[in-house]
Amino acid sequence: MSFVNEHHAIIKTINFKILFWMVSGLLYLIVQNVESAENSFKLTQHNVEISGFAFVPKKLEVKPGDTITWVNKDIVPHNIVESIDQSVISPDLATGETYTFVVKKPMVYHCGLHPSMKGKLSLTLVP
Ligand SMILES: [Cu+2]
Repeated sequence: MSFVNEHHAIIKTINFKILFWMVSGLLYLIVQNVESAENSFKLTQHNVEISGFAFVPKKLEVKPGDTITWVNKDIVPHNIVESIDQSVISPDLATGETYTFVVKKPMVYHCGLHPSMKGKLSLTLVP
């Protein structure tokens, strides 16, 4: 092999390596972007404890489609009533009982049996 041909072959190899790393880097960036887009659409399961005649946490930031599960840890029954239109969300929950609900809109709620017990679900819009 002449010097010129050998030199040409080396340059070809280097070019191929550079191209390989560029394509790999590009693929890596595409995969990262797809993963972060998927993460921002992941729905969350939130738990609210009913304890000491209070909803804990009292306020939650949620996304449409997120799930809320209330669990009654008190020794008396409680329930969930929407505060604006007074619609009943859950039946009376005895000690240890849970109620699961899919959030569609922002909601202020209270316990129908103890109206001073208040809670709030604020909605965050998904980018
Ligand atoms: Cu109550």
